[in-house]
Amino acid sequence: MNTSLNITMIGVPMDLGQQRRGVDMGPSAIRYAGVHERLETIGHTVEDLGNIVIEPAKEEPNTKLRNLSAVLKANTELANKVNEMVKEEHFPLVLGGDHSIAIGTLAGLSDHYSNLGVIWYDAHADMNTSDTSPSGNIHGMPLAISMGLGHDSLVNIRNYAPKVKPENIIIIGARSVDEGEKELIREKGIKVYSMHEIDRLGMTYIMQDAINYLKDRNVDGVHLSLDLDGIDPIYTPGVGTPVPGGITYRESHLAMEMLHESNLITSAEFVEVNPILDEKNQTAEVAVALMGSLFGEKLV
Ligand code: 4U7
Ligand code: MN
Ligand code: MN
Ligand code: MN
Repeated sequence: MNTSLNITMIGVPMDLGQQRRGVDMGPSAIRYAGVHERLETIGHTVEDLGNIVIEPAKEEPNTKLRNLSAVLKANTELANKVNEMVKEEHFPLVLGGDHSIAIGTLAGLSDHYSNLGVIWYDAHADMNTSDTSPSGNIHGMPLAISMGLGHDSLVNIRNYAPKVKPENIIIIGARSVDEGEKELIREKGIKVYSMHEIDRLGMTYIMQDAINYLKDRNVDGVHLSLDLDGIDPIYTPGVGTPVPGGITYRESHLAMEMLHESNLITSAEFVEVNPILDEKNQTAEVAVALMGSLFGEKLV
């Protein structure tokens, strides 16, 4: 990452990709935790575009995908905004909102880059298709959709598909993966560092391996999609689908510090912050602290 970036933030107050209300307040919680000042203090230029407008949910009689039309509309708008940012060589920083918003972020990024890499920091694989999804919740589908698998309307945002190549995706922190997702991971040969590998090999090794893997793939940009449920819920309780046995606070900082040093990351999103389920905005504060490390804050 360059020493000084033009960071453009956008909030996506989306809670329609899942069933627990409150994650729409994630962008406000992250702003309240001081993101703007934190990044400016490092020396970056920060511009906040405010929030995308989410239209109210309506009946969706023809699909299993919950709130499909509102999710599609918001993601289309987000994709266009993110695409404008990268065209201007600004660093897009997307604040969520549930993880369905990664569909739009990736759609906006990937027609700018020709070989985009993706780091998916998450307890889940988010690789369900309309057929395999046990819940119908779109926040469990964004990686499949970005690979071109799932509902046509979502797959084809900005009229091209797929957005990412399976071999350019790295998942870090997985510990709750559905059967259909496991099959897809095997079939596509997706690189996954589950909690087992993190325990066994340590975060330093994992991040170095991940960085080398993406460099070998000759990526021309790397998007970090960080779901706060990747971290252990003792540190980030304010998430809709907490899973015990997660990545620690320090391991997460180390991961962000190593990504900063690698100079690879060209966009990021921090998602699934739900202040209603949180304790004193702790989860948003962790998100902002991790952004500090990702964007080059020094400990000493
Ligand atoms: B998140 C789930 F079934 N896999 O598809 C699903 F367990 O963005 C959970 O990572 C998805 O928080 C979690 O509904 C989505 C479920
Ligand atoms: Mn500018
Ligand atoms: Mn998750
Ligand atoms: Mn997720």
